[in-house]
Amino acid sequence: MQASGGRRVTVYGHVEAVRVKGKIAFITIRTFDGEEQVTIKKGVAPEEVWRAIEEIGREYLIRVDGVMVESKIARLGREILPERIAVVAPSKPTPIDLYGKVEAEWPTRLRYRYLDIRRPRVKAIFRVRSTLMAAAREFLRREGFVELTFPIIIATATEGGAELFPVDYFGRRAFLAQSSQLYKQSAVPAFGRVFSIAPSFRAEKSRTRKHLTEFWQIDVEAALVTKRDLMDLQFRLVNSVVERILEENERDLEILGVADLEPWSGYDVISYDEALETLRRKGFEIEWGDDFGADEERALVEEFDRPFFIPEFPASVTAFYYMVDREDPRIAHRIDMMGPGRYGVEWSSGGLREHEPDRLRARMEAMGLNPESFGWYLEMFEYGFPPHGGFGMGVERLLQTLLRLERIHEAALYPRTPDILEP
Ligand code: AMO
Repeated sequence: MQASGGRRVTVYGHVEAVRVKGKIAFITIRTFDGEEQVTIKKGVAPEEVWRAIEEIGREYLIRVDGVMVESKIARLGREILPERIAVVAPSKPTPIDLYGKVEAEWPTRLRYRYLDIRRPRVKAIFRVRSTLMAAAREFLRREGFVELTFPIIIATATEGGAELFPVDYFGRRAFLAQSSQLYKQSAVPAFGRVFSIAPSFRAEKSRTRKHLTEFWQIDVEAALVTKRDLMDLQFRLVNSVVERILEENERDLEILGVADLEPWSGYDVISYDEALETLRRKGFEIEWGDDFGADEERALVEEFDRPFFIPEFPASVTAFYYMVDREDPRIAHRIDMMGPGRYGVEWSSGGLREHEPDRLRARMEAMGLNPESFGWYLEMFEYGFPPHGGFGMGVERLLQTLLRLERIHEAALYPRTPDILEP
């Protein structure tokens, strides 16, 4: 009854399709990490197996006991000849097609996201995301960074006051962290090199291809670094993530149609002034001192085919914690790292920080912030605080470019936007 050379297996999977063709039937099942074909032949498989076929429908979870054999004609190059098929959990007809070529509309997919994430393409995205997180973590640890976790419930704004989600903290006003900025800096004198991979929350009503209200940042901070160090480190971080994805996710990249992903040969650096020139040449009316909006950013990244950095910005468009140039106070040492091409977006912001308390206080005042409200943060710089710098890299943004996703929302399992709070 068994084909020779087979291996006895027990496989669980969701039924994708059942096809009966006279004396032979095929069931395609989706397992947690792939797919299998179950081939049932009249006169070979027990009668109960034939009866089982009548019971099962799409998305039923079944258990198949049988023999796995090589097959020249099966698409997967193998098939399971079942001896027993049992229903583990039945399924209602699904409201969205999980295995067809045509995707449901995005709002419908989101409504049924718990089903949508069973789709092979969506699973591929999140298997790659899992590799990305692990690779980033391991790279940074190898580079001597200590992984820490910082508070999510915090008392002050770090990235601008208008974008905070308030939290009622036993009658006091608190907020969800916009970033780990102040805390990661605070850990630098103790550890020298630190990082955290954590969620960030921004109450921005931005409905764009690259904004979420909840996203994850790879937040890095180091003592005694130069801007070149920070650019090199980020470039190597991204490339080590890419290499790891190539090692571990070959099949996922194929499913996603991005099998040609490869590490970059290097990176480019363009000054803020050069970026302005490029944009003006492309017809944008942009003044020295402006930050780049979504349209400008898109126009800029399309000019590049490898990652690039803009290593300084007008001080007026940078947060208070960036170091202002000692010679030219119009300039701050903020560095943005940009992903290139059609799916390019800003991957990270970072730079050198102001570590001299008097200058920091003066900068806060000049920006209309009240230094008193920064209490411990301002105070800590009085105690032998090293010059330092770092960056925050958006996990979903990086994934968006690497996997060529039209919208960032696809890079979040359950995306949060101004319009989406469930599921
Ligand atoms: P910034 O606010 O630029 O800098 O954020 C850093 C990186 O986080 C990602 N990001 C986002 N991703 C999705 N949706 C959003 N709404 C969103 N906002 C930001 C981007 C961005 O480059 N503390 C600084 C970092 C630092 O200087 O170390 C900060 O938060 O990839």
